[in-house]
Amino acid sequence: MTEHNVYRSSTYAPVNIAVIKYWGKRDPTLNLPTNSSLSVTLSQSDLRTHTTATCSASYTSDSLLLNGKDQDISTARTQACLRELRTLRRKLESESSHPLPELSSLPLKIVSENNFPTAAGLASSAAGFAALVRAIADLYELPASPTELSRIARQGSGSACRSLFGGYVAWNKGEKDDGSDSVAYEVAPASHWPDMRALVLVASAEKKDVSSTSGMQTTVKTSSLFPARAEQVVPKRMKEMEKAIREKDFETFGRITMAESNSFHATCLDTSPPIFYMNDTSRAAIRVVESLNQAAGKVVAAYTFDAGPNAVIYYLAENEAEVAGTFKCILGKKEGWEGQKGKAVTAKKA
Ligand code: 2P0
Repeated sequence: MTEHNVYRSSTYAPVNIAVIKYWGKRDPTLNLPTNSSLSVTLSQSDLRTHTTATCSASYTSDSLLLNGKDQDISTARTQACLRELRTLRRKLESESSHPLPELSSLPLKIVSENNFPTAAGLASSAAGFAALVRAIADLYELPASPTELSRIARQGSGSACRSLFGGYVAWNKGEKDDGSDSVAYEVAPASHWPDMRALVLVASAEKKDVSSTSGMQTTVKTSSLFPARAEQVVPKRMKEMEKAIREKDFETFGRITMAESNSFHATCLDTSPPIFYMNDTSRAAIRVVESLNQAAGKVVAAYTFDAGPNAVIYYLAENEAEVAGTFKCILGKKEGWEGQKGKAVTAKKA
């Protein structure tokens, strides 16, 4: 029997939580968005995907295992990522001055583990595709920048392009039809605003009813609020949010974060048939944040909800006792929250 080499590389990719939301595609095949978006990458030690990519002539076909379960690797999105990465590796093999192993022609085995609920509105596809793309890029020893990898990861899942960077990350919607300028860039590293904290409240770890991919396309087709959001509201907020982050202005950061979450969920409700991602528990969290801010006379906490009922609350370290303390106290007594109750994550490390 012939002994075949097994080539291997492992990486982590963190979850990112948008404060300016991506919702709507102008090109569903390339995942080109109707508006730019901006997120905070959570600490890798908290919510993240770990992925190992191996390739070997001893494998019979490409395969993908997520949390121990076989996944369909034939989807157009996964295939787009694999095709792009193999093309870059092939180029490296053909242009190298010394012979390189022909990894581009070997079957791949990808093994991923999430340490948080998959598809429950906790950006699992973002961390998942970012980790998949980086693990294979590392395996192939590609000299690709995070920006270049973000262009590839975007084709797996739009929000994944933002998980290739730490800290505060924007995804420029781009103008070109081929998507070459629809990439992520760093607005500021996590170290720029080390006091930022995020508290993740898991209201439900169940898989969501309406996937982001189908939900956002129904919104684009049917919501009368959507055009104004994409063309006027978000472009203005992108500028204000970048400035707030540069100036470490939590009041503005928090105000826009909450307004954005509400605007996104309003367009979901304005979709036909309507999409409900938040539940009574989510709305209770909003009321707690509103009372905290009212009592403080300023914005000390800011909520945001993605395509699911789970809340992410941003606050500054100086308000830890007030914000995280209040939630921990309430969560200890209230029904409705489960999973990683009140797990505090910091946005300190990328
Ligand atoms: C975001 N979300 O900006 C927004 C906010 C959900 C609400 O990005 O179809 O899973 O794979 O490109 O990236 C969820 O959308 O959608 C998302 P696809 P994705 O984080």
